[in-house]
Amino acid sequence: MAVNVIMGDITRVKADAIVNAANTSLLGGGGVDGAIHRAAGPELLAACRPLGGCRTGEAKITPGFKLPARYVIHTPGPIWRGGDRGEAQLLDNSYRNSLRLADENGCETVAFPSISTGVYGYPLEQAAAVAMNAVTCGLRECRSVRDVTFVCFDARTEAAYRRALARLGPAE
Ligand code: AR6
Repeated sequence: MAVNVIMGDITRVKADAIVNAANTSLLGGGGVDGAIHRAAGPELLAACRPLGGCRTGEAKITPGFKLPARYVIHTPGPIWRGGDRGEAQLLDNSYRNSLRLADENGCETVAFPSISTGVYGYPLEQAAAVAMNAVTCGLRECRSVRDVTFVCFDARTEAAYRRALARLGPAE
């Protein structure tokens, strides 16, 4: 069981599943969502359409099409509204439900972007702490997932996730 932090582009990661920081329509957008749809090709949008959207904190799965990843797990994280609107719980749900769905589909390796810390404005340090806690707890419940990687797009994000990982201590 391992949790890793790297800097990179998640569309190039060859994990069994990559997670998409989507919106509730599941019909694409900017940021990592736009990059994933571009790299996967138009079949991804065609696969998302019949899913009928997704509630914040929940997760849905599609094939990865042209991506090196076998599956894409789509989860809308919360939009930051100051912190007292259940954002932390919703972000925790996004990570745990995505991990559970990967596990149910027999995935061994899963890659996450930094959900909600772009357009959705979730403060980075707080998001990294929620993400790391959700994934390390969620991994204990998994039967097939053994390896989770946080793929950070910039150095500031990578540093925040490394600090969050270090705070868990050597036991993790
Ligand atoms: N690989 C890894 N991380 C990336 C990539 C990439 N290729 N591209 C961007 N990021 P955001 P959100 C990072 O805004 O805040 C979309 O329009 C980015 O630098 O993509 O959850 C959706 O449709 C940041 O650290 O997602 C929704 O409407 C992180 O991914 C909305 O944005 C998340 O930034 C979701 O907003």
